[in-house]
Amino acid sequence: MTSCDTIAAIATAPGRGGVGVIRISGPKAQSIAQHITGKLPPIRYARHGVFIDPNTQDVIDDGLCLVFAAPHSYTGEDVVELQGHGGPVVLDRLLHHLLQLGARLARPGEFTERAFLNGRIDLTQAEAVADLIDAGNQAAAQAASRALQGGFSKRISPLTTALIGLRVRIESALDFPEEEIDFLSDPQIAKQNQQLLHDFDALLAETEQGVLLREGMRIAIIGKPNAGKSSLLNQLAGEDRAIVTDIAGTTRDVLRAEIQIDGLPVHIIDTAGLRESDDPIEQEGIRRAWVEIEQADVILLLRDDREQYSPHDKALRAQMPAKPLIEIHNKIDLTGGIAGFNTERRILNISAKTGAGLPELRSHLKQLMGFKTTEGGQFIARRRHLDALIQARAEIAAAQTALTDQKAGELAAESLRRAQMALDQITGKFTADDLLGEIFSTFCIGK
Ligand SMILES: Nc1nc2c(ncn2[C@@H]2O[C@H](COP(=O)(O)OP(=O)(O)OP(=O)(O)O)[C@@H](O)[C@H]2O)c(=O)[nH]1
Ligand SMILES: [Mg+2]
Repeated sequence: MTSCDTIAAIATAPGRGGVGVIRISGPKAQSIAQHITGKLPPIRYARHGVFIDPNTQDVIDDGLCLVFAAPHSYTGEDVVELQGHGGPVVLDRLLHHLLQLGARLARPGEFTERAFLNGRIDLTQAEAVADLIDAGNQAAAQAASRALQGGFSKRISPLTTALIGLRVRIESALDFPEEEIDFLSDPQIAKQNQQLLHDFDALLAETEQGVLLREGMRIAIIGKPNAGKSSLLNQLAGEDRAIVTDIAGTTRDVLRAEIQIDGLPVHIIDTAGLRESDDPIEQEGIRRAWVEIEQADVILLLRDDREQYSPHDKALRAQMPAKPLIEIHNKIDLTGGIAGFNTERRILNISAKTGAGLPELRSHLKQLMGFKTTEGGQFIARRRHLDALIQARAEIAAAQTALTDQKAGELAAESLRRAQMALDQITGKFTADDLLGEIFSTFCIGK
């Protein structure tokens, strides 16, 4: 697929800079650029020269011109790059002339979209381009770079191959009804399908980590009033973000702090103390706390170490949703408790005042985010990848039931076909147009 129009955009960030780059891509890229640069350099050579106003022949700027010929370019089309001085007026003037000469202003992400449509990269790589640019920390940048190099696609590809292999076997047996019975009783098939499920589980776990890296882990601090929740938020954030007083019910609204633990993004959420209250403001705060509990990836359930474990505590613990939860006893500076994990009681002792036990908390949170270095290294991922993998896995599980319990070859084949479609959505082999629009519209212009 090659586009018929030629697009142009300023590729460097807006504002002043040492160098400013304009990119042109499409069938007329070379002829349009030639009006500005006079002669073009040979393909893949850089040449220094002047950029001229094609109407008046005035020199607008001078700089480098580079030409990449289709299909060996970023977009897979003819691409010309003009590298001049990074002043907004100069770049705007150059761009204006390119548009007058017949180029169209590129939409956000359109260069990368063309790279995808022309088969230069798959969809996970295209998304990784944006994630690399947007990466807010080193770990995310590294993981985005791995996905950009095809790290994610390489993990999906053997699963697709295995899935196709299985489909071929099942579907060809369906063509010969007399063989289908034999085939369905062949334990090899169900075994292969089972193996596929295992492989999916492994990839799902890795993808979850990739999503966490991109979006950050949400950690909600909850507990009774005065337990020291806001004090803990302040300790973790390294600054006084939340108001701390000895009045029970100080925090009434949800408070957030974005922090990094060894470069990993974490959203810390401080909530109103959970108790029965007649105060409508506090009631609303408590309602919001419960919303955060539902949405959190991890819950820190905080208690004052001086207090006895009460039926109320027990009831609160029982109300917690099934997700990672760390029970923390705070204020050990007052009780003489020993900082760190008490494995016997399965609680973590800390002091939000002195910071004791905080290193253990940080390293435990890091562990929860799954930062074991995987063999091929971690890749960045998005929620839509996770959704597609979950969908594919569900279909394969359905195929397993169809094979072993229902002995229904057609049902298994249909489930596996849908599983493959879900997988193909990740790499973009099969994708709805509106999804593409959604993905590329979040890119910056010129990328
Ligand atoms: N000695 C000591 N005092 C603490 C510690 N953590 C918190 N406090 C004190 O306990 C009181 C309550 O702390 P906050 O952080 O406001 O407690 P909270 O859980 O946010 O309370 P609410 O917002 O009312 O739900 C304050 O006086 C804090 O100074 C601790 O580790 N040691
Ligand atoms: Mg508070």
